[in-house]
Amino acid sequence: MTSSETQALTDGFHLVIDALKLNDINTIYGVPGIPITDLGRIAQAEGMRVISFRHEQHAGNAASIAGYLTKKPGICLTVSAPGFLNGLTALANATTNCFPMILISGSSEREIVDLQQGDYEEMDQLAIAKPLCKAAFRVLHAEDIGIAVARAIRAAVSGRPGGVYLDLPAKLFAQVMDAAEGQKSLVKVVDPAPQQLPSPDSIARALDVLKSAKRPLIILGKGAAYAQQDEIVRSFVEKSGVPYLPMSMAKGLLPDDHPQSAGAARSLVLKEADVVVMVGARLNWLLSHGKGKSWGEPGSKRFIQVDIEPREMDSNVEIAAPVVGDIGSCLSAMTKAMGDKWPAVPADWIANIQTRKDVNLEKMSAKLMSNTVPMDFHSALGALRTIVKQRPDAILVNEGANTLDFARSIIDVFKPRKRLDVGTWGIMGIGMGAAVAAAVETGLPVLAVEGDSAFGFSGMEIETICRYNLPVCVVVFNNNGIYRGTDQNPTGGEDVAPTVFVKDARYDQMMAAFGGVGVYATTPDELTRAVNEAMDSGKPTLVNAVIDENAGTESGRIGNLNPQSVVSKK
Ligand code: ADP
Ligand code: TZD
Ligand code: MG
Repeated sequence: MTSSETQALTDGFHLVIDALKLNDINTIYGVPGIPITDLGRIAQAEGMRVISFRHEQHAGNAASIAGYLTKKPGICLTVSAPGFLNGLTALANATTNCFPMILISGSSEREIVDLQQGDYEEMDQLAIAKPLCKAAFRVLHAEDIGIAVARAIRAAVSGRPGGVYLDLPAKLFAQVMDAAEGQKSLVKVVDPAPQQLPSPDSIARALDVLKSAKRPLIILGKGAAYAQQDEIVRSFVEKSGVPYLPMSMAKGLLPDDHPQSAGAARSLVLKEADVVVMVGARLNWLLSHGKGKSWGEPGSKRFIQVDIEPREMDSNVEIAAPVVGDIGSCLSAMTKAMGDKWPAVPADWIANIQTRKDVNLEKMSAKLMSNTVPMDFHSALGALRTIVKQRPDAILVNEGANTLDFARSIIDVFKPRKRLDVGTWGIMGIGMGAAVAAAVETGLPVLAVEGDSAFGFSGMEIETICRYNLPVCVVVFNNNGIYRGTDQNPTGGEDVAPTVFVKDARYDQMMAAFGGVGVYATTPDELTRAVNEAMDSGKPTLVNAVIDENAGTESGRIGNLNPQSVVSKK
Protein backbone atom coordinates (compact mmCIF):
# COMPACT_ATOMS: atom_id res chain seq x y z
CA MET A 1 0.00 0.00 0.00
CA THR A 2 1.39 3.44 -0.85
CA SER A 3 1.15 6.34 1.54
CA SER A 4 -1.43 8.12 -0.56
CA GLU A 5 -3.88 5.29 0.11
CA THR A 6 -3.56 5.69 3.85
CA GLN A 7 -4.42 9.37 3.71
CA ALA A 8 -7.67 11.00 2.76
CA LEU A 9 -5.82 13.50 0.61
CA THR A 10 -2.94 13.37 -1.79
CA ASP A 11 -1.05 16.07 -3.66
CA GLY A 12 1.00 16.66 -6.79
CA PHE A 13 4.25 15.57 -5.15
CA HIS A 14 2.85 12.20 -4.12
CA LEU A 15 1.04 11.62 -7.38
CA VAL A 16 4.23 12.08 -9.41
CA ILE A 17 6.05 9.61 -7.19
CA ASP A 18 3.17 7.13 -7.12
CA ALA A 19 2.89 7.30 -10.91
CA LEU A 20 6.59 6.52 -11.36
CA LYS A 21 6.57 3.71 -8.80
CA LEU A 22 3.45 2.18 -10.30
CA ASN A 23 5.47 1.85 -13.49
CA ASP A 24 8.44 0.20 -11.76
CA ILE A 25 10.58 3.30 -11.95
CA ASN A 26 12.43 3.38 -8.64
CA THR A 27 15.39 5.68 -9.12
CA ILE A 28 15.65 9.43 -9.65
CA TYR A 29 18.87 11.19 -10.70
CA GLY A 30 18.88 14.92 -10.11
CA VAL A 31 19.85 18.10 -8.30
CA PRO A 32 17.51 19.57 -5.63
CA GLY A 33 16.19 23.14 -5.34
CA ILE A 34 13.02 25.24 -5.76
CA PRO A 35 10.43 23.89 -6.55
CA ILE A 36 11.41 20.21 -6.50
CA THR A 37 13.36 19.83 -3.23
CA ASP A 38 10.43 18.17 -1.50
CA LEU A 39 9.81 15.92 -4.48
CA GLY A 40 13.22 14.34 -3.91
CA ARG A 41 12.69 14.12 -0.15
CA ILE A 42 9.27 12.54 -0.47
CA ALA A 43 10.52 10.17 -3.18
CA GLN A 44 13.22 8.97 -0.80
CA ALA A 45 10.68 8.66 2.02
CA GLU A 46 8.50 6.58 -0.30
CA GLY A 47 11.33 4.14 -0.94
CA MET A 48 12.71 5.44 -4.21
CA ARG A 49 16.46 5.74 -4.66
CA VAL A 50 17.30 9.42 -5.12
CA ILE A 51 20.81 10.08 -6.37
CA SER A 52 21.79 13.73 -6.04
CA PHE A 53 24.49 15.05 -8.33
CA ARG A 54 26.61 18.21 -8.31
CA HIS A 55 25.44 19.29 -11.77
CA GLU A 56 22.29 18.41 -13.72
CA GLN A 57 24.08 17.45 -16.92
CA HIS A 58 25.65 14.49 -15.19
CA ALA A 59 22.38 13.52 -13.53
CA GLY A 60 20.85 13.61 -17.01
CA ASN A 61 23.62 11.52 -18.48
CA ALA A 62 23.13 9.04 -15.66
CA ALA A 63 19.39 8.90 -16.39
CA SER A 64 20.01 8.26 -20.07
CA ILE A 65 22.46 5.46 -19.35
CA ALA A 66 20.02 3.98 -16.83
CA GLY A 67 17.54 3.98 -19.70
CA TYR A 68 20.00 2.32 -22.05
CA LEU A 69 20.85 -0.40 -19.55
CA THR A 70 17.33 -1.18 -18.34
CA LYS A 71 14.99 -0.29 -21.25
CA LYS A 72 12.97 1.74 -18.75
CA PRO A 73 13.18 5.52 -19.02
CA GLY A 74 15.80 6.97 -16.68
CA ILE A 75 14.51 9.93 -14.68
CA CYS A 76 16.39 13.20 -14.32
CA LEU A 77 14.90 15.77 -11.95
CA THR A 78 15.91 19.43 -12.08
CA VAL A 79 14.89 22.89 -10.92
CA SER A 80 13.63 25.51 -13.36
CA ALA A 81 15.46 27.56 -16.01
CA PRO A 82 19.22 27.05 -15.36
CA GLY A 83 18.84 23.57 -13.86
CA PHE A 84 16.54 22.65 -16.72
CA LEU A 85 19.03 23.96 -19.27
CA ASN A 86 21.86 22.04 -17.60
CA GLY A 87 19.79 18.88 -17.91
CA LEU A 88 18.72 19.66 -21.46
CA THR A 89 22.10 18.82 -23.00
CA ALA A 90 21.75 15.32 -21.59
CA LEU A 91 18.17 15.08 -22.84
CA ALA A 92 19.23 16.06 -26.35
CA ASN A 93 22.15 13.66 -26.17
CA ALA A 94 19.82 10.85 -25.04
CA THR A 95 17.51 11.54 -27.97
CA THR A 96 20.42 11.60 -30.39
CA ASN A 97 21.62 8.24 -29.05
CA CYS A 98 18.14 6.65 -28.92
CA PHE A 99 18.28 6.24 -25.12
CA PRO A 100 15.00 6.48 -23.23
CA MET A 101 14.92 9.11 -20.49
CA ILE A 102 12.51 11.60 -18.99
CA LEU A 103 13.69 15.02 -17.88
CA ILE A 104 11.32 16.27 -15.21
CA SER A 105 11.83 19.94 -14.41
CA GLY A 106 9.99 22.17 -12.03
CA SER A 107 8.96 25.43 -13.66
CA SER A 108 7.78 28.87 -12.64
CA GLU A 109 4.23 30.13 -12.56
CA ARG A 110 2.60 30.05 -15.98
CA GLU A 111 0.86 33.39 -15.55
CA ILE A 112 4.14 35.13 -14.86
CA VAL A 113 6.21 33.23 -17.42
CA ASP A 114 3.70 33.84 -20.20
CA LEU A 115 3.53 37.57 -19.46
CA GLN A 116 7.33 37.61 -19.04
CA GLN A 117 7.09 39.40 -15.74
CA GLY A 118 10.35 38.09 -14.36
CA ASP A 119 9.55 35.20 -12.02
CA TYR A 120 12.29 33.43 -10.07
CA GLU A 121 14.13 31.33 -12.68
CA GLU A 122 11.62 32.23 -15.35
CA MET A 123 11.71 30.45 -18.68
CA ASP A 124 9.29 28.98 -21.20
CA GLN A 125 10.91 25.57 -20.75
CA LEU A 126 8.37 23.54 -22.71
CA ALA A 127 8.96 25.58 -25.86
CA ILE A 128 12.72 25.26 -25.52
CA ALA A 129 12.68 21.52 -24.86
CA LYS A 130 10.37 20.62 -27.77
CA PRO A 131 12.82 20.65 -30.67
CA LEU A 132 15.44 18.79 -28.64
CA CYS A 133 13.53 15.68 -27.64
CA LYS A 134 11.01 13.13 -28.85
CA ALA A 135 8.05 14.56 -26.95
CA ALA A 136 7.38 17.29 -24.39
CA PHE A 137 4.40 17.66 -22.08
CA ARG A 138 3.23 20.07 -19.40
CA VAL A 139 0.85 19.17 -16.57
CA LEU A 140 -1.37 21.84 -15.02
CA HIS A 141 -3.75 19.72 -12.95
CA ALA A 142 -2.94 17.09 -10.36
CA GLU A 143 -5.53 14.72 -11.81
CA ASP A 144 -3.57 14.67 -15.10
CA ILE A 145 -0.27 13.53 -13.58
CA GLY A 146 -1.01 9.83 -14.07
CA ILE A 147 -1.81 10.26 -17.75
CA ALA A 148 1.16 12.56 -18.30
CA VAL A 149 3.64 10.12 -16.76
CA ALA A 150 2.12 7.29 -18.82
CA ARG A 151 2.48 9.30 -22.02
CA ALA A 152 6.03 10.24 -21.14
CA ILE A 153 7.00 6.61 -20.55
CA ARG A 154 5.42 5.46 -23.80
CA ALA A 155 7.00 8.23 -25.79
CA ALA A 156 10.44 7.45 -24.34
CA VAL A 157 10.54 3.69 -24.90
CA SER A 158 8.26 2.87 -27.83
CA GLY A 159 9.53 2.77 -31.40
CA ARG A 160 12.93 4.46 -31.57
CA PRO A 161 13.65 5.31 -27.93
CA GLY A 162 14.57 8.84 -26.92
CA GLY A 163 14.28 11.70 -24.48
CA VAL A 164 11.01 13.15 -23.19
CA TYR A 165 10.50 16.39 -21.28
CA LEU A 166 7.89 16.72 -18.55
CA ASP A 167 7.21 20.27 -17.34
CA LEU A 168 5.79 20.48 -13.84
CA PRO A 169 4.94 24.02 -12.67
CA ALA A 170 5.54 24.74 -8.97
CA LYS A 171 1.84 25.15 -8.23
CA LEU A 172 1.08 21.63 -9.42
CA PHE A 173 3.05 19.99 -6.61
CA ALA A 174 0.95 21.55 -3.87
CA GLN A 175 -2.40 20.86 -5.55
CA VAL A 176 -4.45 18.62 -3.30
CA MET A 177 -7.01 16.03 -4.32
CA ASP A 178 -8.88 13.13 -2.79
CA ALA A 179 -6.48 10.27 -2.29
CA ALA A 180 -8.75 7.59 -3.73
CA GLU A 181 -9.49 9.71 -6.79
CA GLY A 182 -5.80 10.38 -7.14
CA GLN A 183 -5.00 6.70 -7.00
CA LYS A 184 -7.60 6.02 -9.69
CA SER A 185 -6.06 8.67 -11.94
CA LEU A 186 -2.74 6.81 -12.14
CA VAL A 187 -1.97 4.65 -15.16
CA LYS A 188 0.11 1.50 -15.26
CA VAL A 189 1.38 1.42 -18.80
CA VAL A 190 0.57 -1.87 -20.51
CA ASP A 191 3.19 -3.05 -23.01
CA PRO A 192 5.12 0.25 -23.20
CA ALA A 193 7.37 -0.84 -26.07
CA PRO A 194 5.24 -3.18 -28.18
CA GLN A 195 6.90 -5.65 -30.49
CA GLN A 196 6.98 -4.42 -34.06
CA LEU A 197 6.85 -7.33 -36.46
CA PRO A 198 8.55 -6.99 -39.84
CA SER A 199 6.52 -7.74 -42.95
CA PRO A 200 7.16 -11.21 -44.43
CA ASP A 201 8.03 -9.58 -47.78
CA SER A 202 10.78 -7.55 -46.18
CA ILE A 203 12.30 -10.70 -44.70
CA ALA A 204 12.22 -12.54 -48.03
CA ARG A 205 13.74 -9.55 -49.82
CA ALA A 206 16.52 -9.24 -47.26
CA LEU A 207 17.43 -12.91 -47.52
CA ASP A 208 17.47 -12.72 -51.32
CA VAL A 209 19.99 -9.93 -51.13
CA LEU A 210 22.05 -11.68 -48.45
CA LYS A 211 22.08 -14.95 -50.39
CA SER A 212 23.53 -13.23 -53.43
CA ALA A 213 26.52 -11.92 -51.44
CA LYS A 214 30.05 -13.05 -52.07
CA ARG A 215 31.53 -10.87 -49.35
CA PRO A 216 28.79 -10.24 -46.77
CA LEU A 217 29.24 -8.20 -43.60
CA ILE A 218 27.01 -7.55 -40.59
CA ILE A 219 27.33 -4.30 -38.63
CA LEU A 220 25.91 -4.43 -35.11
CA GLY A 221 25.05 -1.11 -33.47
CA LYS A 222 24.03 0.00 -30.02
CA GLY A 223 20.36 -0.36 -30.98
CA ALA A 224 21.00 -4.10 -31.13
CA ALA A 225 22.66 -4.01 -27.72
CA TYR A 226 19.82 -1.92 -26.29
CA ALA A 227 17.19 -4.38 -27.49
CA GLN A 228 18.41 -7.08 -25.03
CA GLN A 229 17.76 -9.82 -27.57
CA ASP A 230 21.26 -11.15 -27.19
CA GLU A 231 20.57 -14.80 -27.98
CA ILE A 232 18.58 -13.93 -31.09
CA VAL A 233 21.39 -11.70 -32.34
CA ARG A 234 23.92 -14.43 -31.68
CA SER A 235 21.84 -17.08 -33.49
CA PHE A 236 21.42 -14.85 -36.51
CA VAL A 237 25.11 -14.07 -36.74
CA GLU A 238 26.22 -17.65 -36.16
CA LYS A 239 23.67 -19.28 -38.44
CA SER A 240 24.48 -16.87 -41.26
CA GLY A 241 28.21 -17.37 -40.72
CA VAL A 242 28.69 -13.76 -41.82
CA PRO A 243 31.62 -11.77 -40.38
CA TYR A 244 30.49 -8.86 -38.23
CA LEU A 245 31.75 -5.51 -37.00
CA PRO A 246 30.49 -4.14 -33.70
CA MET A 247 30.02 -0.40 -33.37
CA SER A 248 31.68 0.75 -30.16
CA MET A 249 28.78 0.28 -27.74
CA ALA A 250 27.81 -2.99 -29.46
CA LYS A 251 31.18 -4.48 -28.53
CA GLY A 252 30.55 -7.48 -26.32
CA LEU A 253 27.10 -8.19 -27.74
CA LEU A 254 29.05 -11.13 -29.05
CA PRO A 255 32.42 -11.52 -27.31
CA ASP A 256 35.16 -9.57 -29.09
CA ASP A 257 37.18 -12.80 -29.47
CA HIS A 258 34.33 -14.46 -31.39
CA PRO A 259 35.74 -16.10 -34.55
CA GLN A 260 33.32 -14.14 -36.76
CA SER A 261 34.37 -10.77 -35.36
CA ALA A 262 36.02 -8.70 -38.07
CA GLY A 263 36.88 -5.88 -35.65
CA ALA A 264 40.59 -6.29 -36.25
CA ALA A 265 40.07 -6.12 -40.03
CA ARG A 266 37.70 -3.15 -40.01
CA SER A 267 39.05 -1.19 -42.95
CA LEU A 268 39.31 -4.29 -45.12
CA VAL A 269 35.74 -5.44 -44.57
CA LEU A 270 34.23 -1.97 -45.00
CA LYS A 271 36.05 -1.54 -48.26
CA GLU A 272 35.53 -5.00 -49.72
CA ALA A 273 32.10 -6.16 -48.54
CA ASP A 274 29.44 -6.43 -51.27
CA VAL A 275 26.40 -6.79 -49.00
CA VAL A 276 26.17 -5.06 -45.63
CA VAL A 277 23.51 -5.91 -43.05
CA MET A 278 23.00 -3.00 -40.65
CA VAL A 279 21.47 -4.15 -37.35
CA GLY A 280 20.48 -1.32 -34.99
CA ALA A 281 23.20 0.94 -36.37
CA ARG A 282 22.91 4.12 -38.42
CA LEU A 283 24.93 5.13 -41.46
CA ASN A 284 25.95 8.42 -39.86
CA TRP A 285 29.39 10.07 -39.59
CA LEU A 286 30.67 7.17 -37.52
CA LEU A 287 30.39 5.04 -40.67
CA SER A 288 31.33 7.82 -43.10
CA HIS A 289 27.65 7.96 -44.13
CA GLY A 290 28.01 4.64 -45.98
CA LYS A 291 30.04 6.17 -48.80
CA GLY A 292 33.42 7.61 -49.70
CA LYS A 293 36.89 6.10 -49.81
CA SER A 294 36.55 3.88 -46.76
CA TRP A 295 33.61 2.10 -48.42
CA GLY A 296 35.50 1.12 -51.59
CA GLU A 297 34.23 1.57 -55.14
CA PRO A 298 31.04 3.65 -55.43
CA GLY A 299 28.07 1.36 -56.09
CA SER A 300 30.00 -1.71 -54.95
CA LYS A 301 27.60 -2.47 -52.10
CA ARG A 302 24.04 -3.26 -51.34
CA PHE A 303 22.58 -2.63 -47.92
CA ILE A 304 20.08 -4.51 -45.80
CA GLN A 305 19.00 -2.47 -42.79
CA VAL A 306 17.19 -3.76 -39.71
CA ASP A 307 15.76 -0.89 -37.65
CA ILE A 308 12.64 0.02 -35.74
CA GLU A 309 12.52 3.48 -37.32
CA PRO A 310 11.21 3.38 -40.91
CA ARG A 311 12.54 6.85 -41.67
CA GLU A 312 16.09 5.69 -41.02
CA MET A 313 15.98 3.84 -44.36
CA ASP A 314 17.68 5.62 -47.27
CA SER A 315 18.90 8.32 -44.89
CA ASN A 316 22.39 8.35 -46.38
CA VAL A 317 22.51 5.72 -49.12
CA GLU A 318 19.96 3.56 -50.86
CA ILE A 319 18.80 0.63 -48.75
CA ALA A 320 18.09 -2.33 -51.04
CA ALA A 321 16.30 -4.31 -48.35
CA PRO A 322 14.76 -2.38 -45.46
CA VAL A 323 13.58 -4.57 -42.60
CA VAL A 324 11.48 -2.43 -40.30
CA GLY A 325 10.64 -3.79 -36.88
CA ASP A 326 12.20 -4.53 -33.52
CA ILE A 327 15.55 -6.30 -33.58
CA GLY A 328 14.27 -9.43 -31.85
CA SER A 329 11.33 -9.95 -34.20
CA CYS A 330 13.31 -9.09 -37.32
CA LEU A 331 16.34 -11.24 -36.63
CA SER A 332 14.36 -14.22 -35.41
CA ALA A 333 12.22 -14.06 -38.57
CA MET A 334 15.34 -13.87 -40.72
CA THR A 335 17.04 -16.73 -38.86
CA LYS A 336 13.95 -18.87 -39.17
CA ALA A 337 13.53 -18.13 -42.87
CA MET A 338 17.14 -19.13 -43.54
CA GLY A 339 16.01 -22.71 -43.03
CA ASP A 340 18.46 -25.60 -42.76
CA LYS A 341 20.25 -25.20 -46.05
CA TRP A 342 21.55 -21.67 -45.85
CA PRO A 343 24.66 -21.45 -48.06
CA ALA A 344 28.04 -21.01 -46.39
CA VAL A 345 29.87 -17.71 -46.71
CA PRO A 346 32.54 -18.03 -49.45
CA ALA A 347 35.74 -19.38 -47.89
CA ASP A 348 38.08 -16.94 -49.62
CA TRP A 349 36.31 -13.98 -47.98
CA ILE A 350 36.64 -15.55 -44.54
CA ALA A 351 40.28 -16.41 -45.21
CA ASN A 352 41.12 -12.88 -46.36
CA ILE A 353 39.63 -11.42 -43.23
CA GLN A 354 41.47 -13.90 -41.02
CA THR A 355 44.80 -13.07 -42.63
CA ARG A 356 44.26 -9.36 -42.06
CA LYS A 357 43.14 -9.93 -38.48
CA ASP A 358 46.25 -12.00 -37.74
CA VAL A 359 48.56 -9.32 -39.13
CA ASN A 360 46.85 -6.48 -37.26
CA LEU A 361 46.61 -8.33 -33.95
CA GLU A 362 50.26 -9.32 -34.16
CA LYS A 363 51.25 -5.70 -34.80
CA MET A 364 49.24 -4.54 -31.84
CA SER A 365 50.34 -7.15 -29.34
CA ALA A 366 53.98 -6.06 -29.42
CA LYS A 367 53.01 -2.47 -28.60
CA LEU A 368 50.81 -3.51 -25.70
CA MET A 369 53.72 -5.16 -23.89
CA SER A 370 55.95 -2.08 -23.81
CA ASN A 371 57.20 -1.02 -20.39
CA THR A 372 58.47 2.47 -21.13
CA VAL A 373 58.14 5.30 -18.62
CA PRO A 374 56.15 7.43 -19.01
CA MET A 375 53.52 5.08 -20.36
CA ASP A 376 52.05 5.58 -23.80
CA PHE A 377 48.44 4.78 -24.70
CA HIS A 378 49.27 1.25 -25.77
CA SER A 379 51.20 0.16 -22.71
CA ALA A 380 48.65 1.64 -20.29
CA LEU A 381 45.73 0.17 -22.22
CA GLY A 382 47.53 -3.16 -22.50
CA ALA A 383 47.33 -3.37 -18.71
CA LEU A 384 43.64 -2.43 -18.64
CA ARG A 385 42.87 -4.86 -21.46
CA THR A 386 44.11 -7.75 -19.34
CA ILE A 387 42.07 -6.62 -16.35
CA VAL A 388 38.85 -6.33 -18.37
CA LYS A 389 39.45 -9.77 -19.87
CA GLN A 390 39.76 -11.21 -16.36
CA ARG A 391 36.68 -9.30 -15.17
CA PRO A 392 34.16 -9.58 -18.01
CA ASP A 393 31.26 -8.47 -15.81
CA ALA A 394 32.75 -5.08 -15.06
CA ILE A 395 31.30 -2.15 -16.99
CA LEU A 396 33.70 -0.03 -18.98
CA VAL A 397 33.06 3.69 -19.40
CA ASN A 398 35.28 5.48 -21.90
CA GLU A 399 35.73 9.04 -23.14
CA GLY A 400 38.48 11.28 -24.47
CA ALA A 401 40.07 11.54 -27.91
CA ASN A 402 43.16 9.31 -28.05
CA THR A 403 42.08 7.72 -24.80
CA LEU A 404 38.78 6.82 -26.45
CA ASP A 405 40.04 5.72 -29.84
CA PHE A 406 42.85 3.54 -28.56
CA ALA A 407 40.77 2.01 -25.78
CA ARG A 408 37.97 1.17 -28.22
CA SER A 409 40.25 -0.93 -30.37
CA ILE A 410 42.53 -2.30 -27.63
CA ILE A 411 40.14 -3.25 -24.83
CA ASP A 412 38.07 -6.29 -25.77
CA VAL A 413 34.57 -6.57 -24.31
CA PHE A 414 33.02 -9.95 -23.66
CA LYS A 415 29.45 -9.38 -22.59
CA PRO A 416 26.57 -7.21 -23.88
CA ARG A 417 26.11 -3.62 -22.66
CA LYS A 418 29.43 -3.55 -20.84
CA ARG A 419 30.81 -0.61 -22.79
CA LEU A 420 29.44 2.92 -22.41
CA ASP A 421 31.03 5.78 -24.28
CA VAL A 422 30.69 9.15 -26.00
CA GLY A 423 28.05 7.79 -28.39
CA THR A 424 26.65 9.38 -31.49
CA TRP A 425 27.78 12.94 -30.77
CA GLY A 426 31.25 12.06 -29.52
CA ILE A 427 30.38 14.16 -26.51
CA MET A 428 32.80 14.79 -23.65
CA GLY A 429 31.32 14.78 -20.15
CA ILE A 430 29.35 11.54 -20.07
CA GLY A 431 31.96 9.80 -17.94
CA MET A 432 30.97 10.21 -14.30
CA GLY A 433 27.23 10.26 -14.98
CA ALA A 434 27.50 7.01 -16.91
CA ALA A 435 29.71 5.49 -14.21
CA VAL A 436 27.24 6.38 -11.46
CA ALA A 437 24.27 5.00 -13.39
CA ALA A 438 26.11 1.80 -14.31
CA ALA A 439 27.01 1.17 -10.66
CA VAL A 440 23.58 2.12 -9.32
CA GLU A 441 21.59 0.16 -11.88
CA THR A 442 23.70 -3.01 -11.93
CA GLY A 443 25.68 -3.07 -8.67
CA LEU A 444 28.65 -4.26 -10.75
CA PRO A 445 32.13 -2.75 -10.65
CA VAL A 446 32.75 0.08 -13.11
CA LEU A 447 36.03 1.03 -14.75
CA ALA A 448 35.98 4.54 -16.26
CA VAL A 449 38.86 5.17 -18.65
CA GLU A 450 39.04 8.92 -19.10
CA GLY A 451 41.17 11.41 -21.00
CA ASP A 452 42.26 14.17 -18.62
CA SER A 453 40.22 16.70 -20.57
CA ALA A 454 37.21 14.40 -20.81
CA PHE A 455 37.34 13.74 -17.06
CA GLY A 456 37.30 17.46 -16.33
CA PHE A 457 33.81 17.87 -17.78
CA SER A 458 32.23 15.79 -15.03
CA GLY A 459 35.10 15.42 -12.55
CA MET A 460 33.29 16.98 -9.59
CA GLU A 461 30.96 14.00 -9.59
CA ILE A 462 33.67 11.91 -7.95
CA GLU A 463 32.22 13.44 -4.79
CA THR A 464 28.90 11.84 -5.78
CA ILE A 465 30.70 8.53 -6.33
CA CYS A 466 32.27 8.77 -2.86
CA ARG A 467 29.05 9.94 -1.19
CA TYR A 468 27.14 6.89 -2.43
CA ASN A 469 30.20 4.70 -1.98
CA LEU A 470 29.90 3.31 -5.51
CA PRO A 471 32.25 0.63 -6.88
CA VAL A 472 33.77 2.93 -9.48
CA CYS A 473 37.43 3.03 -10.45
CA VAL A 474 38.31 6.05 -12.58
CA VAL A 475 41.55 5.95 -14.52
CA VAL A 476 42.58 9.38 -15.79
CA PHE A 477 44.95 9.18 -18.74
CA ASN A 478 46.94 12.25 -17.85
CA ASN A 479 48.85 13.55 -20.86
CA ASN A 480 48.67 17.17 -19.70
CA GLY A 481 46.04 18.22 -22.17
CA ILE A 482 43.67 17.80 -25.04
CA TYR A 483 45.21 15.32 -27.52
CA ARG A 484 48.73 16.13 -26.25
CA GLY A 485 50.42 18.28 -23.67
CA THR A 486 53.06 19.75 -25.93
CA ASP A 487 51.43 22.61 -27.84
CA GLN A 488 53.19 25.98 -27.53
CA ASN A 489 51.78 29.48 -27.60
CA PRO A 490 53.11 30.68 -30.98
CA THR A 491 53.49 34.28 -29.71
CA GLY A 492 55.73 33.20 -26.86
CA GLY A 493 53.31 35.04 -24.53
CA GLU A 494 52.52 33.99 -20.98
CA ASP A 495 49.29 32.09 -21.71
CA VAL A 496 49.77 28.42 -22.49
CA ALA A 497 48.36 26.98 -25.72
CA PRO A 498 44.58 26.41 -25.72
CA THR A 499 44.95 22.62 -25.64
CA VAL A 500 47.34 22.44 -22.69
CA PHE A 501 46.60 21.98 -18.96
CA VAL A 502 48.59 22.38 -15.75
CA LYS A 503 51.53 20.01 -16.08
CA ASP A 504 51.55 16.88 -13.93
CA ALA A 505 48.24 17.66 -12.26
CA ARG A 506 47.37 15.23 -9.43
CA TYR A 507 43.83 14.09 -10.16
CA ASP A 508 44.35 11.32 -7.59
CA GLN A 509 44.44 13.94 -4.85
CA MET A 510 40.97 15.12 -5.83
CA MET A 511 39.64 11.67 -5.05
CA ALA A 512 41.47 11.56 -1.73
CA ALA A 513 39.86 14.89 -0.82
CA PHE A 514 36.46 13.18 -0.79
CA GLY A 515 37.58 10.12 1.15
CA GLY A 516 38.15 7.88 -1.87
CA VAL A 517 41.37 6.13 -2.79
CA GLY A 518 43.77 8.11 -4.96
CA VAL A 519 46.70 6.42 -6.69
CA TYR A 520 49.49 7.90 -8.79
CA ALA A 521 50.67 5.36 -11.38
CA THR A 522 53.61 5.68 -13.74
CA THR A 523 54.03 2.08 -14.96
CA PRO A 524 51.70 -0.62 -16.31
CA ASP A 525 52.42 -2.67 -13.18
CA GLU A 526 51.41 0.13 -10.84
CA LEU A 527 48.31 0.75 -12.91
CA THR A 528 47.39 -2.95 -12.86
CA ARG A 529 47.85 -3.21 -9.12
CA ALA A 530 45.79 -0.11 -8.39
CA VAL A 531 42.89 -1.06 -10.65
CA ASN A 532 42.75 -4.64 -9.42
CA GLU A 533 42.72 -3.44 -5.83
CA ALA A 534 39.92 -1.02 -6.61
CA MET A 535 37.87 -3.66 -8.37
CA ASP A 536 38.38 -6.14 -5.52
CA SER A 537 37.56 -3.68 -2.75
CA GLY A 538 34.75 -1.85 -4.55
CA LYS A 539 36.08 1.38 -3.01
CA PRO A 540 35.76 4.59 -5.02
CA THR A 541 39.19 5.00 -6.58
CA LEU A 542 40.91 7.36 -8.98
CA VAL A 543 44.16 6.35 -10.62
CA ASN A 544 46.16 9.17 -12.16
CA ALA A 545 47.92 7.33 -14.98
CA VAL A 546 50.85 9.37 -16.24
CA ILE A 547 50.90 9.21 -20.05
CA ASP A 548 53.66 10.57 -22.31
CA GLU A 549 52.49 14.05 -23.29
CA ASN A 550 53.85 13.50 -26.80
CA ALA A 551 51.99 10.27 -27.44
CA GLY A 552 48.63 11.41 -28.79
CA THR A 553 47.54 12.72 -32.17
CA GLU A 554 45.30 15.69 -32.95
CA SER A 555 41.64 14.67 -32.45
CA GLY A 556 42.64 11.02 -32.02
CA ARG A 557 41.45 9.10 -35.09
CA ILE A 558 39.12 11.74 -36.47
CA GLY A 559 41.67 14.44 -37.24
CA ASN A 560 40.41 14.36 -40.82
CA LEU A 561 37.23 16.11 -39.63
CA ASN A 562 39.22 19.18 -38.49
CA PRO A 563 38.91 22.16 -40.83
CA GLN A 564 42.36 23.60 -41.56
CA SER A 565 43.18 27.25 -42.02
CA VAL A 566 45.30 27.94 -45.09
CA VAL A 567 45.64 31.61 -44.21
CA SER A 568 46.59 32.01 -40.58
CA LYS A 569 49.16 29.21 -40.15
CA LYS A 570 52.35 30.70 -38.71
P1 ADP B 1 25.65 2.96 -33.38
O1 ADP B 1 26.10 4.32 -32.92
O2 ADP B 1 26.08 1.87 -32.48
O3 ADP B 1 25.96 2.73 -34.81
P2 ADP B 1 23.05 4.13 -33.59
O4 ADP B 1 22.70 4.83 -32.33
O5 ADP B 1 23.54 4.97 -34.70
O6 ADP B 1 24.05 2.94 -33.26
O7 ADP B 1 21.79 3.34 -34.12
C1 ADP B 1 20.91 2.70 -33.28
C2 ADP B 1 19.69 2.34 -34.12
O8 ADP B 1 19.00 1.30 -33.46
C3 ADP B 1 18.72 3.48 -34.32
O9 ADP B 1 18.51 3.71 -35.69
C4 ADP B 1 17.44 3.00 -33.62
O10 ADP B 1 16.28 3.37 -34.33
C5 ADP B 1 17.61 1.51 -33.64
N1 ADP B 1 16.94 0.79 -32.57
C6 ADP B 1 16.92 1.08 -31.26
N2 ADP B 1 16.24 0.15 -30.58
C7 ADP B 1 15.82 -0.76 -31.47
C8 ADP B 1 15.06 -1.96 -31.40
N3 ADP B 1 14.61 -2.43 -30.23
N4 ADP B 1 14.80 -2.62 -32.54
C9 ADP B 1 15.27 -2.16 -33.73
N5 ADP B 1 15.99 -1.05 -33.86
C10 ADP B 1 16.26 -0.34 -32.75
N1 TZD C 1 33.07 19.64 -25.81
C1 TZD C 1 32.21 18.60 -25.84
C2 TZD C 1 30.96 18.65 -25.02
N2 TZD C 1 32.45 17.52 -26.57
C3 TZD C 1 33.57 17.47 -27.32
N3 TZD C 1 33.76 16.36 -28.05
C4 TZD C 1 34.52 18.52 -27.31
C5 TZD C 1 34.21 19.60 -26.53
C6 TZD C 1 35.80 18.53 -28.13
N4 TZD C 1 36.71 17.47 -27.68
C7 TZD C 1 36.80 16.28 -28.32
O1 TZD C 1 36.14 15.93 -29.31
S1 TZD C 1 37.88 15.26 -27.53
C8 TZD C 1 38.24 16.41 -26.35
C9 TZD C 1 37.53 17.57 -26.57
C10 TZD C 1 37.62 18.75 -25.69
C11 TZD C 1 39.19 16.11 -25.23
C12 TZD C 1 40.37 15.27 -25.66
O2 TZD C 1 41.35 15.28 -24.66
P1 TZD C 1 41.45 14.13 -23.60
O3 TZD C 1 41.92 12.91 -24.49
O4 TZD C 1 42.48 14.54 -22.63
O5 TZD C 1 40.14 13.80 -23.05
P2 TZD C 1 43.38 12.61 -25.09
O6 TZD C 1 43.68 11.24 -24.63
O7 TZD C 1 44.35 13.63 -24.51
O8 TZD C 1 43.33 12.69 -26.57
MG1 MG D 1 44.47 14.27 -22.58
